[in-house]
Amino acid sequence: MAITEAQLEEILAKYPSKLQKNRKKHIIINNQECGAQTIEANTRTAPGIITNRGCAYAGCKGVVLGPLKDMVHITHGPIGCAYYTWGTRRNKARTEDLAQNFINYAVSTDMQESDIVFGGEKKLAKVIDEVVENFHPKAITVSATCPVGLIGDDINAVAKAAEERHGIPVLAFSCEGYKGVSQSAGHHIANNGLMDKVIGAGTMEKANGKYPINLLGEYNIGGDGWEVERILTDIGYDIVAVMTGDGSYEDLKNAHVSELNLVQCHRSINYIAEMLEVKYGTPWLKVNFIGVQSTIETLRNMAEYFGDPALKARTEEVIAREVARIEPMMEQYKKVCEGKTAFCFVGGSRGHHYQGLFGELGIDTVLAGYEFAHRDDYEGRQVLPDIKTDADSKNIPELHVNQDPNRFKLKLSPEKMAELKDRIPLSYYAGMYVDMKEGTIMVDDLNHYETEEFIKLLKPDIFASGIKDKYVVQKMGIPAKQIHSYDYSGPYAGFNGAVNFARDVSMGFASPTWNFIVPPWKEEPLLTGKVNAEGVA
Ligand code: CFM
Repeated sequence: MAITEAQLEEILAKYPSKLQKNRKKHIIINNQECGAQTIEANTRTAPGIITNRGCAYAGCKGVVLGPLKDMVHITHGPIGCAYYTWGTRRNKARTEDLAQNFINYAVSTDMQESDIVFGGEKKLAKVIDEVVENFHPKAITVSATCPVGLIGDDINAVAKAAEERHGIPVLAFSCEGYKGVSQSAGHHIANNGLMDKVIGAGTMEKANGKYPINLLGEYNIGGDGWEVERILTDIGYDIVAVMTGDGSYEDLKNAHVSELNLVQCHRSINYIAEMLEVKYGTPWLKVNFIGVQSTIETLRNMAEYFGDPALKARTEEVIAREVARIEPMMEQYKKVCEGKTAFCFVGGSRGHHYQGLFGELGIDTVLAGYEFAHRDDYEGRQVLPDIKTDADSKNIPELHVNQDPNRFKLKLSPEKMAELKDRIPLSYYAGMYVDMKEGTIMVDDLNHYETEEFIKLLKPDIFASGIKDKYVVQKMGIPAKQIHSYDYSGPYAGFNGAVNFARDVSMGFASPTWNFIVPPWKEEPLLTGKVNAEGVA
């Protein structure tokens, strides 16, 4: 075992006893002999503890809505909220008509104290008018931040009036930061809004192309989505809509015509995937384009779903060509990486997905986890019926959809569906747990104290995480790779992405920088003082 229960107890012993018990439920040392192990997730972070989570507004506007390029996304709130979700996620987008790409703008109502006191509705209406006048977008979103909910601005009424004034959709999202325990709540709110107001609003009844698909939960960070599209179009798939990386309102409207929905990030978009199945009869397939083997497996599963021998043959052709092309490069980087260990702690899906890519390079993931995922992302969707809804999750309205009387079409017979489900992850996600080795650690909502303690104990060779802990880790002499924004690099998905990732990680290991880092406190004390009999300096 990489660490023992006793060592874990020692780390937790620094906490007050109530917190000790709480954190213990969020940490698992994988022990296959115990059978299925249960982890606690999607519950409140203890107040005062610094973790890496964001808020509901970040999950709604920043994550799901923000990448839709032909809509202007208005943040109704103080300027800091808009600033926080401006650009740093590196979700890229391009348009033929440059005037219809609003991705680089941060539009905010810039609420001031007087707006908090007297209400911000008039200001919001004015900002919508200005946006229409200056940008002429296809549609607009309005996302609420904490104070909006607290003072009771009716953003739905403002949006509705603006829709009538301007004749374009204005969608209001009540995603106040406090609506949930993390950004996960915001994903759900955004999913509901898009399903309710956008998907299906288009007039298309039949897709172009033989294999029409939607790509869900792919946000084109560092260009990931473009690499996935390159591979899929090369094989012959027709991508109707991407949700939401480099995505557009125009495409999303017609997403109902697809024959299959691919789900890359289960956490952020499983709600839409499920609702599309109920409303239009379109199954979803859990895919993973991170790592060479996962990409190959995904492509084969997709071909299996459509069951066409010509598609299967073309899939194998592309796989063989791509693997032959990248293998020599991967081999070279593998020599640098082989035998190393990693921590892989990311938001709600990458903590799982990147373990495979690390493994292909010969790097063992010894600790992994998610900031805000739910139990099903750790343990698999079979635990869904056992998840208790608490007061925080009840805060988010459920959207119930029904079969569309005209557009619902069973894509597969129930027999075929059952047969395929035995072989490929159709409408199912198995979670991270099954892919983790005996003795490795799974941590939910890892905090900064635990980060340092686990590093001291396990001494990983690389720490894959984000901006909020990167610098502390680097100061401990360990290379840190941002798996959220990819630092300034990418794409990391698909075949080309695997090579980029291997190169960047190898650079981290090969750099002599780490030998020169001596934290200042190791050379001279940063604080000096004496402790007297009463313990006061
Ligand atoms: Fe999905 Fe994401 Fe992730 Fe996520 Fe995110 Fe992200 Fe992430 Mo940062 S949607 S859950 S809310 S894969 S922004 S593109 S990297 S925490 S693991």
